[in-house]
Amino acid sequence: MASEKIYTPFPAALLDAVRSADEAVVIGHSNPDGDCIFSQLACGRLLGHLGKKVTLLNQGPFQRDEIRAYEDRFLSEVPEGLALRKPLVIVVDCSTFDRPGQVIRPFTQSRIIVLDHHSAGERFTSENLMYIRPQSVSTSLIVDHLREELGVPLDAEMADYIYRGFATDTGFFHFISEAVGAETLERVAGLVAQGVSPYAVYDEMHDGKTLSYFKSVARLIQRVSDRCGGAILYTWTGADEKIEGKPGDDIYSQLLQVANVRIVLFFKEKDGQVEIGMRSKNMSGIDIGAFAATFGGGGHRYAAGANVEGTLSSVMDMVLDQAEKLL
Ligand SMILES: [Mn+2]
Repeated sequence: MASEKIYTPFPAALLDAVRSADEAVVIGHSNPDGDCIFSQLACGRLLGHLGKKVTLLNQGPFQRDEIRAYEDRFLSEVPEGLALRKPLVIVVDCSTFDRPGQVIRPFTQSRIIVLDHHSAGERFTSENLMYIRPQSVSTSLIVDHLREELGVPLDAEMADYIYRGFATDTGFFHFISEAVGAETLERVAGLVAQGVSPYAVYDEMHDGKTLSYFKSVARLIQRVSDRCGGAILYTWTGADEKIEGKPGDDIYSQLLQVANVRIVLFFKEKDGQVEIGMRSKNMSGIDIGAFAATFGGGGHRYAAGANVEGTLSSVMDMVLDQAEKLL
């Protein structure tokens, strides 16, 4: 399918801001995922190649298996005196100013660049320092595009980070539409040419889970309920329930394979709030990111989330009633 180019040129002001900075800070969102952390690492390495002094900031927590080994490369608090030097700030994979948490707050005097691919959010820096491409399957591929436009050669380490960000946000090639596929995979081919091994990365990122983790996933699948004849499937965890690891991705990938399902919802009660993970089937035509935004959340067309105040049962009733209206 013919489509517009995804990786159009950056605003000249954005490239100038990067070139002219001596010192830079790269910030990602709290409770980071693979794309966030690997975009930060790739961006940090890119800036290092350009001779900049770089600090990577992420307040964590580093809960996901695929990112835990990289935690010591990041600071969770802003070091004394850093913000006073007014470094260039590059915010990756964040659709709102508050996504990074407290680590962004001291930088009110800095120029802020935003590299992101979320479809809904707020525009929290000036237009010419912003590069937001919802058609980009990962933020890490936007970092690769920035690398290219700044004339920095790809090295094996950067290629590895960019690939990992791409792989996690596409569920390992799972969520790539024909509309963006050709340009996306051409870029990925460049990463593999640098020595990235797709199957080795896949195994490394998936192996090593415990049997008790899968037993807890099974428990959550056991309690799945449905609405609208199975078009909506949902499960939940209570506030006092001990859940091993982050079962969301495994639950979504299983439940999205059920015949006729269009929406999967995962409700997690915590601290008087309910966190809701939301997925819609690629072919469903349902923009779950826009749905999440109606509850103050955000995300992508097929993967999103929101936090809603209230008890588990009241939030579930309310959100499920609204979700039925999407069908
Ligand atoms: Mn992302």
